[in-house]
Amino acid sequence: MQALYDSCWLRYEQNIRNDLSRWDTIVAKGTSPVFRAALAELKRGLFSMLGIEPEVVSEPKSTNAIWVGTLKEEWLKERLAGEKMTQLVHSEGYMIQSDDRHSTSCIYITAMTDQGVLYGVFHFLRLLQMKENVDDVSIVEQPSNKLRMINHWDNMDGSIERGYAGPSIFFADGQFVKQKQRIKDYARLLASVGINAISINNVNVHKLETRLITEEFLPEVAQVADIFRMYGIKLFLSINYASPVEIGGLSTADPLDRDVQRWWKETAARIYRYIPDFGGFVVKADSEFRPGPFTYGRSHAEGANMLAEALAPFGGLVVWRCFVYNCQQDWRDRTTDRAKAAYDHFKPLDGQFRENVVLQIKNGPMDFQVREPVSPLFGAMPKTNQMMEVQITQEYTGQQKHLCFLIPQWKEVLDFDTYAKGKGSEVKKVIDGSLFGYQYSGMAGVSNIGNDPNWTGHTLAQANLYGFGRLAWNPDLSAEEIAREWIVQTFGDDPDVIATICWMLLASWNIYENYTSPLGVGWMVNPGHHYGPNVDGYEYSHWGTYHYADRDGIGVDRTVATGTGYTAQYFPENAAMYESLDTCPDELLLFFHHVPYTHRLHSGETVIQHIYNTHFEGVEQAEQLKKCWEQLEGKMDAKRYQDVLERLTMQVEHAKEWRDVINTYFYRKSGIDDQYGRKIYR
Ligand code: GCW
Repeated sequence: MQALYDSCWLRYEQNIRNDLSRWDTIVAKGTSPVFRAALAELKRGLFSMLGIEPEVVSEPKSTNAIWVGTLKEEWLKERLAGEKMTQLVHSEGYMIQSDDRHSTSCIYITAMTDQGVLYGVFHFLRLLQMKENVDDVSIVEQPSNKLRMINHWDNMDGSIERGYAGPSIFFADGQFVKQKQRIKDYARLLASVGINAISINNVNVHKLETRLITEEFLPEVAQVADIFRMYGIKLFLSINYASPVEIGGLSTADPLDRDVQRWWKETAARIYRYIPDFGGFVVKADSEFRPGPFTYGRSHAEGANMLAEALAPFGGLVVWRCFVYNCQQDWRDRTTDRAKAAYDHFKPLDGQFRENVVLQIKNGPMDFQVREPVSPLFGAMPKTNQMMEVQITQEYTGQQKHLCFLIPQWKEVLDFDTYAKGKGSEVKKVIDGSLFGYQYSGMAGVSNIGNDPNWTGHTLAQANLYGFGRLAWNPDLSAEEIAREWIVQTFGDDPDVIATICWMLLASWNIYENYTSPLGVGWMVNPGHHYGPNVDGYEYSHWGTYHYADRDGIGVDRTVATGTGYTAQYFPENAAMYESLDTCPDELLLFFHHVPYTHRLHSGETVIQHIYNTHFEGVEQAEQLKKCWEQLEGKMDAKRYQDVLERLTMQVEHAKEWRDVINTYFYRKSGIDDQYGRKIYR
């Protein structure tokens, strides 16, 4: 069946091979829904790529075959004795092994669990899509992160908070969508890159969505959970902390109140009656006007633990977000620093959370800006489960109109050394649980998909979703490897196509940074929707996001010596690096320091000249992106070619807008001419 929409990286394009004999037979005995989904995917891929419809048998009759099953099955175990089997320790890991020993030619795709088999099948199909040689393979793969989660900010009216690819695929007009095929295809996409958890509704839980945990909606929540379960993905819901009041008829939501505790226990029991493997709750509490334990004078540990206790008997988790800060700040108050908030709120609570609570921490201390330092909370709570949240949806990075491949940004964060336990304490080791032995940890990404036919608005933004999953599985993959995998599966293996798109993707984050807000200071966007330049858009607002530009200089002094003292939240090595102008990296200079426009960067340029240079260069680079793409005309279907071309054209025009607004603003503030006399509007 021809899909009505883009199948992204699961295109399974025709792929001619000489030796098809091995592929006629699949030996498989599993019967679980996950196993059947794996088998269906394997057949689908083989048929689409190789044009063969393999026979599925439970006993091998012909000699050559693909064997699929778990190591609980003796027949597979026997065949594989002596192989790398013993390396397989993770329940979601798998092994792909070719075998010519028994005068036959076989491939085994095996794992400890059916879910592992599913991941093995997807990996095998990826090898075929990439035209890799599978005659001689011996692969053992296991995920680094236990939780590999997608968060949706979807509302039941069908809108998506910060969504740039059409309406929700889950909800429309206050209901669940009736036609759920698209949800199934989404589950396939997610499983193919190893995602194993999803929350389907916005963390800002409004009135109607508060009722998702009631009998009114649970039957349909359960239907969606059934779809995801087939693909090894656990369903979570975002909950409203004030539910006991709003839908429970109680007068309080105080976590220490017995009636409140009982209400949540009953609610959990009800949910698990419908969804026996329900993942748990995602909670945004006391943040941006959402209710939370502070209302009752309780700590976030007390608040989270009460929910955790309700979920514990069923194996559920509380994913508790750390995006807690004062959003009613007075811009005249220079003592409050929003960047300090998460650490200040949560660090003192280390060790007080139940074991089935995971703190979900945004990658940076502010809010998904194009450039931010790493949140100092990572590594600062050895006795509390932590996971990282990144934003796949491009709220501050071009809203899927601009190209911005975010994998290099996330990799920088993952590779950042916190020094929490001395050198070698990278963020990736904090969130994969290995540094402190966390029971639960991992990565969550805010989804960038919607009902647009190509899922992500910008076709090339599919690479961010793909890459998120791949990185959550293995943070050591390079951005380039991920880009190449995605390109070949999405656009085929023409070397020009690969080289061109690879360059475009890998250059794009830096390009976007060049023409937007400089040197880590962030924001400078239009308030509310956050698209487009507005240097002072948030400068006198209550959100705590300032740049403090005046005629002499710019930047936020976050040093201990003369500023807000934020640098002290890092471990000493990093604190010292950021504190000193001599060692603070250029790209974060204005995040940590207030400096004159004439301050010289390590690059040798002054701050003002850097601003001019990067903004002129950023536009040229955006033009370059478009030119590169134009070389690819005729090398892919016209539809995708045109769609991307339109976005790149828009990007170039909009980059000019950014360039001119930023350059003019700083020229007017500083009165300093561009050293190269280029056109700056006065
Ligand atoms: O980035 C901000 C967004 C809000 C979002 C919030 C959060 C869901 O502008 O739209 O709310 O972060 O992460 O809670």
